[in-house]
Amino acid sequence: MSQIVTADRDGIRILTLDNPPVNALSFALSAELLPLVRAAEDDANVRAVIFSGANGIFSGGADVNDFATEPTPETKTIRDVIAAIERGKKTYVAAIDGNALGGGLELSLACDYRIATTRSKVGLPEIKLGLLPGAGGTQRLPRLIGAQAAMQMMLKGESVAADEAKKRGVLDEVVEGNVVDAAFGLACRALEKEPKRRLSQRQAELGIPGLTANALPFVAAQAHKMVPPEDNGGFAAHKLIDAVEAAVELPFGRGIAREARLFDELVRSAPSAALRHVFFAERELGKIPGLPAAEPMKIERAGVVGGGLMGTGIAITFANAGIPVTVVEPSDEATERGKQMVFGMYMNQVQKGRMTQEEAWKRGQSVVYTDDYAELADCDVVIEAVFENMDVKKDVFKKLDGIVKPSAILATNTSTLDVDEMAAVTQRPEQFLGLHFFAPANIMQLLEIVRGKRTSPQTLATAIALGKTLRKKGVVSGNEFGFIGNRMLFDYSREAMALAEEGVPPYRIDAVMKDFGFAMGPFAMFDLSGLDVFWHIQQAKTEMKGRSNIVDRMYREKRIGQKSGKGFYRYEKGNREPIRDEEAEKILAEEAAAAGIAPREAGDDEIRKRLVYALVNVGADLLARGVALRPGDIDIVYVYGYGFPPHHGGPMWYADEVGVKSVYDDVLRFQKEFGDQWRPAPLLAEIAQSGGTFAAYTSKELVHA
Ligand code: T1G
Repeated sequence: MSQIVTADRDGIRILTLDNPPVNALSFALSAELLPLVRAAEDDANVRAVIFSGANGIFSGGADVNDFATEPTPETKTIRDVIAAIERGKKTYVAAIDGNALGGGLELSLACDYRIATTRSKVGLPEIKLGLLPGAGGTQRLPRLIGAQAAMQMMLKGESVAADEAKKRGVLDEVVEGNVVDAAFGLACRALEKEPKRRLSQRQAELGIPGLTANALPFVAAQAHKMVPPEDNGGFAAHKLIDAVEAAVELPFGRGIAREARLFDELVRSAPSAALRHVFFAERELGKIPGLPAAEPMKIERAGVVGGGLMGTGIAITFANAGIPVTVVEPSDEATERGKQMVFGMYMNQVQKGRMTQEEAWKRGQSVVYTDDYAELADCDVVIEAVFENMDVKKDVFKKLDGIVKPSAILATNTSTLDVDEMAAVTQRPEQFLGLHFFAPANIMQLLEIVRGKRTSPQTLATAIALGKTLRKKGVVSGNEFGFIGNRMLFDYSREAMALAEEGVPPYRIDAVMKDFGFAMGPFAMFDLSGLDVFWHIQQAKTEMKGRSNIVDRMYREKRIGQKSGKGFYRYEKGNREPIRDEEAEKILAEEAAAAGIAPREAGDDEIRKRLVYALVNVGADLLARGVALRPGDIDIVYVYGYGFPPHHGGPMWYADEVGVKSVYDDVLRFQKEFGDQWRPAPLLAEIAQSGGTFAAYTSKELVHA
């Protein structure tokens, strides 16, 4: 089926990309487009060419799927199409409506003119895939808007709204209405005045007032300092800076060659493969094998019970999605704090220029506080976010069940407790599930959607759609203790504590995990979430207790972390930066000795393996038992909820990257040395012994009551 629609109007040829859903510039589409460009070039009746896009988008860029295959000499890519335009004599206009991203914007940059509708966005987000713009973007954008501005735009991988893009000089015109008509007018005007404006003919300026191109080495050196190290998430960023440097110092043709070489290196790299995995894993989340088709319910009004930090964060998340929300909070003090948080959050957005005063006011007004449950009667969904205690939660649901309308969905924000036990106190277990947000709920993108034994397909489908509306990564989880994220975190924490008991200081363990790419190490994380949380969980689940009494001791000595100014680290007032605390290390040593644990040496490699492989092993177990549906789901939970380095793809992808057999061998070794808490998950053993990968693992069908 053809992916390009061709039309002629008064000697102007309109080539419309039509490869739904995002007009990806695949090898196949490029092979079709190239001869069409050549035909236009050879056709004397054609004065100019307009590119546009069908399906409400210009183009989402190159087809990311194509990067998994090695191109052959015969393969045509968008680069070949752009090279033909570059050599061409005709005038080219890009008529953009919707997104023009990656190769889509690069195709536009190869044109002489770019015009877009007000709803359009343009950007070069390749860095988010561990790549750089590989079809001329690193050479043409600096020539259009200056090297500094171009580099910033590409390093952020940002999508820029049309009006802002015009201000920056990326677009020539921004229009309302039919962009192809407007482009036709622009092409006619251009043919009279300035038919050719190829960016390749320009010199790339630095674009920093007062600095000439001589300052390039200094600017590039500064830029290299600002991005993460190559082996810790910065691989693509450093190559991107090199490519922009080439745009300023080299002639166009040599710059393009440099860009191609750097791109080819990145596309074959492990970090890019990992980031592309995360890209597709995110888009698989809502596809639930075995879920009977069900029309999601419309969510127009929401309710939250509990106006604390979590409840208020959840309320703001609904307000940000344009859904009015009522928060039930009996305490005046908590209500006041909640209102301050809402107000403060929106004022902050205004100060940062991210929203207008009016928009902030409207959103702030859409969060209403009350102490009267009856005000929730008309909500389509109500989320409970009260203290983590089963009896307290059950009381809330008994009350809600009698108040909210029959069609309403009830959800718990519990992070560990049994969803079915709560559902059972209501008359609507089919309309009951867990919606587990992560603190701060209005910032963290992860949402665990916990399906109960009796959660209906429609309730689940509604929750998945709601997750998208709230701009969350909604991961479906089975109802087991700790669901996916926290269940795995327990084994990760167990190993962190074990290493500390063996005498490895917390700051060293944290340093190893930060070097691996985690946003923060386990001990800084314990201090952030609060050891009181772990203490309460250990009280509820005694099997979660470690070999020693560390958590107990820390809790009794009010060393609960940032909240009390000291935990495994100490903190100065108003400063969240962890400071090494020898007193904490002394407590660790005392409790380890009391538990009869002998100190021993552990290398960085062992530290990393014990923590990451603990995640892999329990992850494999959750997959085998259908608590998690796909390895990719687990990876999204850890990348978006627990700071796992995206350039390693998540724990399950990382196991494939390292080799499942090698992970399995190390797990067996740890079992021998440290005990049966390291018994290999049967699925890990199976995949290792079959020489397979988690990526090839077929997800289980969703079992429904
Ligand atoms: N390649 C292949 N598939 C893509 C795709 C792409 N570039 N973009 C989207 N899809 C699929 C996606 O997997 C999903 O599939 C469906 O389209 C809808 O996507 C040479 C190297 C465009 C803003 O990084 O950011 O150009 O799940 O759910 O929310 O320099 O998709 O339905 O089967 O995200 O409306 C650079 C990536 C590529 C942009 C639309 N481009 N895409 O968002 O829909 S590299 C990007 C997006 C490149 C050149 C280089 C978003 C979107 P399925 P969706 P959406």
